[in-house]
Amino acid sequence: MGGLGEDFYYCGGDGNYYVGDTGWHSDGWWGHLLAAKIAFYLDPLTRDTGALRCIPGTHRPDHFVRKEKIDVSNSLELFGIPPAEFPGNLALETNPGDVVIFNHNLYHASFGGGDRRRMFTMNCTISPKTPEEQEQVCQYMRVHTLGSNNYVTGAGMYYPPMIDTADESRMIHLRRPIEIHDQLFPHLARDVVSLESAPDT
Ligand SMILES: O=C(O)CCC(=O)C(=O)O
Repeated sequence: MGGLGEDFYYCGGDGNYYVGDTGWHSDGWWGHLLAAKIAFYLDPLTRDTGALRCIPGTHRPDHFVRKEKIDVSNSLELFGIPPAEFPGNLALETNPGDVVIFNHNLYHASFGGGDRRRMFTMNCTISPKTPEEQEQVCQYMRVHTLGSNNYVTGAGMYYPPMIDTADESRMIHLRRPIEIHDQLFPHLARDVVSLESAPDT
């Protein structure tokens, strides 16, 4: 993960069935490279059957979409152009085994897909070096993780097998984000969740 640094934080992942079109959006706006999404789809996807689309350059503050605060998903009303035909959009066609990695700031979407598009993702952030970056990573975890979405998984955010099998090279990416997530969402902390899921004696 060159851009995020060697010591990036692992901040969660998910697996979903996506259904139909996904409108244009970015995964927040952080102003600089704070987080990346690593995505892989288990079905072959082409431009018009649900492949991830993006608008190159929209991760940058000087892109016209950012500067003019254009609501791209509203392009039909604004410019008479259907969102799927927004100029310059690029389809990242994939086959199972391919991996797509993109900056959370980038506008992305998907059009024409079926009702069982299997997508798995992992989200990673920089390891913050300044107080400002630390606050941004906390804010990212406040709004972008299991706790913030109130998802109930039964095992919290960082699953025991992920931690129990981790050597130092993996723990570098887990230790601090686990602490932050536990502070932000104490009810999902690992010891609390494992006590709750323990069988009654
Ligand atoms: O594949 C899709 O429908 C888009 C997924 C997406 O927007 C996302 O993961 O943020």
